[in-house]
Amino acid sequence: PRQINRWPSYESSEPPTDCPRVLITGGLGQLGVGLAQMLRKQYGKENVILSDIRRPPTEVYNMGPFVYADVLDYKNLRELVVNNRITWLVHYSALLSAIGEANVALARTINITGLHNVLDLALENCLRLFVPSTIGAFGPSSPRDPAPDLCIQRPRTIYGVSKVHAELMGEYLHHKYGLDFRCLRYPGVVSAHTKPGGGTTDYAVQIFHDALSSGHHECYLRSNTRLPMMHISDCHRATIEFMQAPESQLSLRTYNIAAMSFTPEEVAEEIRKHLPYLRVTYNPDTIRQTIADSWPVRFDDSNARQDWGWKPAYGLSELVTDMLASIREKKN
Ligand code: AKB
Repeated sequence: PRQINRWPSYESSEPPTDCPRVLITGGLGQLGVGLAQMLRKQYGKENVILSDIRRPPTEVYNMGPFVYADVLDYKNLRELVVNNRITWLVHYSALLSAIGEANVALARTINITGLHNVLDLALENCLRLFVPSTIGAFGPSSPRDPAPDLCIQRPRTIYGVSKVHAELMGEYLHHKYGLDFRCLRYPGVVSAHTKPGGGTTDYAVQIFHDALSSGHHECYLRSNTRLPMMHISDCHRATIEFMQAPESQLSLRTYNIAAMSFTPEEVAEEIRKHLPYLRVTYNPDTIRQTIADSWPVRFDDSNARQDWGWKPAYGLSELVTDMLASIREKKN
């Protein structure tokens, strides 16, 4: 680490106050804008800064503060944290599972070197740091139904390896230096207004768009491939509730969170209750099918439920109803 500061010994700073000042990296991916909006409702527009290396659409600029931040540029990150009095950092920059396999060197740089910068920055500035992990942090030798919080993790993707590395580094720095590291293992996240981009679970978003546009979805996974999934608003709420949980309630620093598990055929059947003409054909893609077959089919999230009260609001039927309504509303 570059420099380590620990509460309460770092005298020149004040301890974090009730109202956090939040910086979100990788803010233009599937999750950043929605999380920023939910946080801004609670903490005020100016207290949540979204960042990325790309230029956002005008509507994102109009929602609240947006800045350029490259997770590979430590000085740039430090300047942002210091100048904006940041107290919470949400680190969303990462290459997902399928795109990571096609760009291993880039995935290693962003997911591992970028993470090291963020860990150092969090230690140096006494930040509360959230890093998402994933069902992808498990592998073929992990228990799959359900996967508990603590078990064998031998993922076979660079994405999975980088996420196990993040879990272990964060926990190590928590135990050694008191870093307030918090990590949730997300299932596949299903969202109407933002695209996932490069994951193995992306079909679960695309199928809704195809159902409403052409009525035909060609699925790159087999019809019976079961994976854990979650509605995006549950994912945001879990993240915020976990970030707000007092440290004394956390028996772990990395928790599974679950909501539902389904197969392509099951989600298609549920969509057909609204759109009976939906046709799905299956054309499994070797890379993504192999990845999906190595992941848990269900998550055991009992520790999250017990320690900080996690409870999902959306099951499969609520998710399908909401997705179809939200996509239709956006089109009109
Ligand atoms: C992916 O499919 O790579 C992600 C994930 C489950 O982490 N959506």
